[in-house]
Amino acid sequence: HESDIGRTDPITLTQWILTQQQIKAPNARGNLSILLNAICVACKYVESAVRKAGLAGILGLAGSGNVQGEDQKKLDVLANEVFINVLKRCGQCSVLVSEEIDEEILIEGGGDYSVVFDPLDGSSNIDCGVSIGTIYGIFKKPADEPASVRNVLRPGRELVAAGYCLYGSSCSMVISVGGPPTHFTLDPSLGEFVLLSPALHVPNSGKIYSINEGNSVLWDAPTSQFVKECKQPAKGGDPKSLRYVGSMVADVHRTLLYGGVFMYPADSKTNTGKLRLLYEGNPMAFLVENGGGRAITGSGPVLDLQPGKIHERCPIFLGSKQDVDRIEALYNGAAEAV
Ligand code: P6P
Repeated sequence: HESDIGRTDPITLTQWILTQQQIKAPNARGNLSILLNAICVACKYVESAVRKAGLAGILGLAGSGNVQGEDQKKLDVLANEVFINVLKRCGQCSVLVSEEIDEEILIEGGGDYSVVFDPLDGSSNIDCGVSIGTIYGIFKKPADEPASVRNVLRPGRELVAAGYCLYGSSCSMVISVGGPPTHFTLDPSLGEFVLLSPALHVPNSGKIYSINEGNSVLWDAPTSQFVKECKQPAKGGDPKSLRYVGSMVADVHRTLLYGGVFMYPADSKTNTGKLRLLYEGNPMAFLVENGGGRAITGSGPVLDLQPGKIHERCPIFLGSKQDVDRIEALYNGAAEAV
């Protein structure tokens, strides 16, 4: 409905959440809607802080370290506290897991949902203005189960919703409640996320590969072979382009929209890869698979992994089905290296 005054059919994230509830669960009490709106508020608040970071003097290190042993940036600390406070106050959560906190947070008398999140992923990029993001996943606690870490140590296949917020050249929210990911962009003049694409579909193949080539000496044979084929296609086609931001939300968002493949493989240094299963691998795999793409570890789908610990890592190859199928074939040894 484009017209000379621009779009005339705005749909906000808040409206979309309520509409989805009406469509998918007309008799629901609306608790998931309340939770999703809380996450929306937290993301808008973090976006505002990120946008002002330079002016507000909250760049730089917070002088504290986190469970990952990484230097915490002030925005990291702020984002983590915002999400914890907003999620506690919305009254819908019983378990929270944050990348920034060693143990799970159990909320007495909490609601039916558990949220796993990375409040500000890619934080090493904050001071140089490169895109960063928030990643989250939501499980529904089985009615007969008490609130415990078991509510989140479940395969990603059991997520009821997942999404990310990209604090980049524009602020994008991409979310799935089980169907194809929906893409919203923040309109700062409205202070609302406005719907851009109702159903993202990952292109079946892509012209981009995304991996940290600095680790190439550590890669195993299947990863090395796949990257070689990206540069020198067997059938003499055009080589793929390398795009690597080093911020997972930015690299995955580009992959969702343009296609191609994002990879953080296991290697001889870290045999589980670097990325975290609960709040990086699973939410992104949920989004990509619901968008018609694939997400594997090299030995099976990411979403089928049974987590043992809340901060465990997993190798991940995600994106266009055709590209990920090729990687899987190389790992299965079914495909001869050409
Ligand atoms: P490397 C950022 O620190 C992060 O957790 C992800 O956002 C990103 O994909 C990855 O690490 C980058 O890791 O080793 O390539 O710098």
